[in-house]
Amino acid sequence: MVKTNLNKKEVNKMKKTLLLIMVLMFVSAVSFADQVKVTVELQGKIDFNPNGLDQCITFELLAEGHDPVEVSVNIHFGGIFSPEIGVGIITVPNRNYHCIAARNKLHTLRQVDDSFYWDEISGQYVANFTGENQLIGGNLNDDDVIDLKDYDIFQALMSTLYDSDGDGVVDGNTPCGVFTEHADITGNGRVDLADFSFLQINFGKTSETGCRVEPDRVAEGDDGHSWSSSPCVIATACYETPMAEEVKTLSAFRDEHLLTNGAGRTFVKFYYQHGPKIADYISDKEVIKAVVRKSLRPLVWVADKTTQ
Ligand SMILES: [Ca+2]
Ligand SMILES: [Ca+2]
Ligand SMILES: [Ca+2]
Repeated sequence: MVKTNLNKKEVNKMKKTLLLIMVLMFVSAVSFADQVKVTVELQGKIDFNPNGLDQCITFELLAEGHDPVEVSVNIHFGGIFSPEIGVGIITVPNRNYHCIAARNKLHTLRQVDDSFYWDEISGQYVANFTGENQLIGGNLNDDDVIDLKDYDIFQALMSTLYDSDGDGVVDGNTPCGVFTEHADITGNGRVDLADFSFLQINFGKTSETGCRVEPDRVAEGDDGHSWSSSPCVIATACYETPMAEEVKTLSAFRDEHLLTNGAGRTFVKFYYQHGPKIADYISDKEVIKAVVRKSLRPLVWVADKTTQ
């Protein structure tokens, strides 16, 4: 009898402990972390692979009063009907986010989804990078433009066969942790003219630059972010006009006047060949972006005068 009572006590104790653990897990899940359901479309993933394709996608989220949160996760792309679309769940600190950006550091430009939302029913944020918000392929060096630097990388890697897991079978997987340049944009493991076509089609296209902390705002803060050490002169010069407006103006100009004719396309090529050269000498990524923005200003001025 005594033994049985002890066992009952032990069982009750274990039950209470388990309950406590579950309550703690529930509380921490609800209070300290959020989940974001992300749906990502890779532009024109034309090579269907029966095993699908794994790629590391990097997300940045912004909440008022906080530094951006950056999370990289492996997303699986596959399926017979939509091999270009992948779905994943990312876990982020519990905050009131107002925008999210996504990119594949090895292959695409950066896109912003500022209409993403908190879904009461599923209890998670929902972000959508499909359709017009798909990730544009051809950016091989994780900067903000598809230009001759990407051509150079492509040329150097032309005819390369990749085998990410060393099993002897060529594959286009680029899981998180792969940092070497990788020019297989179509995801079949081979660098060929199909990959080159992305650079051709998207030449001159730029990243969406929203959902980043404004440099001036961070410079005023005390969180030691790299921008706080940047000369305010540069930041002021670069952000005299809100970048979002510049991007809108440039996009309008590009669509209306440049990409509609051969001379315009030649101009775009020339501009991107000579504009950002100075950025080569500066290693800090944020500074490079600032310089590129600055070098875009003459074009912005012309664009502003000629678009509606
Ligand atoms: Ca690039
Ligand atoms: Ca393989
Ligand atoms: Ca390929």
